[in-house]
Amino acid sequence: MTTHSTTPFEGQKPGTSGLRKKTPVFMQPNFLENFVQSTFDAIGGVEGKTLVLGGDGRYFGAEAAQTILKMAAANGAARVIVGQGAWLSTPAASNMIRARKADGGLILSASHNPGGPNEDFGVKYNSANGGPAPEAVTDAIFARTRTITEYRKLDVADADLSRPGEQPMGAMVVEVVDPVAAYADLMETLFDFKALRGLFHGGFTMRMDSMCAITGPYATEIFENRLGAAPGTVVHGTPLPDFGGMHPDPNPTWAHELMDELMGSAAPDFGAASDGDGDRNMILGRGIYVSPSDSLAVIAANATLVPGYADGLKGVARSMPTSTAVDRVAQALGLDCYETPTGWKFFGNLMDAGRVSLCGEESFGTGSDHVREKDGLWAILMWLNIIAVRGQSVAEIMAEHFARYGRNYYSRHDYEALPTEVANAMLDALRARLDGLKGTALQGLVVESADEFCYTDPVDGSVSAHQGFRILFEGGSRVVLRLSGTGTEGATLRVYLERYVAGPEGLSEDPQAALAPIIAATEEIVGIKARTGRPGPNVIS
Ligand code: VG1
Ligand code: CO
Repeated sequence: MTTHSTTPFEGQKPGTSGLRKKTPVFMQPNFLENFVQSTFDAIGGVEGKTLVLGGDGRYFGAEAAQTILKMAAANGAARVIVGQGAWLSTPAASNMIRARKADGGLILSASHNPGGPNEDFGVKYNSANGGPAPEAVTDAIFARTRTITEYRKLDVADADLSRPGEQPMGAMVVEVVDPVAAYADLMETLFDFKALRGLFHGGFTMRMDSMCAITGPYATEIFENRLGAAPGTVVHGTPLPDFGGMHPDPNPTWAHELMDELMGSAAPDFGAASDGDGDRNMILGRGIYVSPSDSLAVIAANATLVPGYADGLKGVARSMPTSTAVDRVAQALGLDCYETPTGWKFFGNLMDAGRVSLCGEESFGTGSDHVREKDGLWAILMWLNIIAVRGQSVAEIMAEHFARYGRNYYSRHDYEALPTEVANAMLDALRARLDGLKGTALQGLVVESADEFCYTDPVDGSVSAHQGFRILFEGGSRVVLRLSGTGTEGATLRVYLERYVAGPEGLSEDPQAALAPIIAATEEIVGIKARTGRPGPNVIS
């Protein structure tokens, strides 16, 4: 019996990055099956196709992988390439799809959301280019979830995912591969591993916090085994189903152990962290935190120091809420700079069309066209390679960068798990006031323009509306507001704050202090505290 009847579930709409739900929701009978069959149906079936499969090791991932293998076999797939232990980081999965010319892949992860029996699980479909499915595909998947009546799944024993090799499942081949090797090899083609070995040999010290998530095995292989960093450089390096209770989101709030170490008296030269599925990164130097938007700008400004980018960048792109620091670098270098909605799926067309080679988001996401996902370890290697060539500390590199380009003070304030009605009413009220805001003076600032971001993809002309509210103030400061598309509880409001200071004075203020007038002006316009009853944000990054 391979055909099973089913009925639709409500709410299987993929968000910013795949479908994310509480784990018990995903574990309900038929919930995963419905979503996977809908995905297969929406992409025209998987008959004769080759797929890549893997995830970040979180709770329910191994069971979900077995279900998906049996469904792929029943749907006629020719081959599924699966990471040993059902492990693959998101960038490694993207690379595997591309390197093996697979037709697509499924990634089992809720990324930076916590994992465990009562936390979050997720599934994401990536296309043949290795990137997250574009909106047209996720819309088709969602449409299918609402009409689905049956799914196909072979009634066979589980595959053995414990060691590399091939095995049959029905008429399909299950190919288990080392999840790390191909990705580590790719990194060797982009970076100067000899110079990096020299850096570590010369006594450079680093702490890499993998947050008990998927990058542990990758980071250990690359930094400790291939580059000779001291044993113990990688901490929390074993992926655990519940991430050891950590919230694998590499920001100052959730990676506080690493923050404390880098801000302390015995700090190493360099610190970095990554998220659940390995596509995010946080960069720290001794006594200094680098905001993701600034990191993107520094990488853009220094990319040609790295062998893989020695010929120059094709162009750069950032998500709309990401600070305009990278725009200033692009202008100085004569590069095109694109502004896209939030979510890596919007960068794919630009990279495929050869318009950009570097992309970034304020949410600790940075990457290039070496794959079609953001890539945490790649960003960390970019920084290491830049440090090795320049022979300077992170603090020195940042100071020189700000002196040359000015500084875009930046912070994101998150209000998590708000009642959905409250959040929607607040933004509806803002939408209604938007047209009248121009010219308003508050907190010593004057509103230059206010709108709701609508994106037209320059490659295929597709339009994505309602991508966040922007209020621009005279002089280059701004605030952006939008609701998260990755949360699994109520609504999360994200408030993105930015203020530009050209220098040479005022380049080393505390960001929250530098942004205080914009924070106050936002409160006057939107009334977040008044409407939500919250005293302030619960995560500041
Ligand atoms: C968040 C970030 C966004 C990122 C997305 C997926 O989305 O803001 O920039 O692309 O997470 O990242 P949202 O809709 O919650 O703001 V990951 O590392 O969770 O795949
Ligand atoms: Co992630």
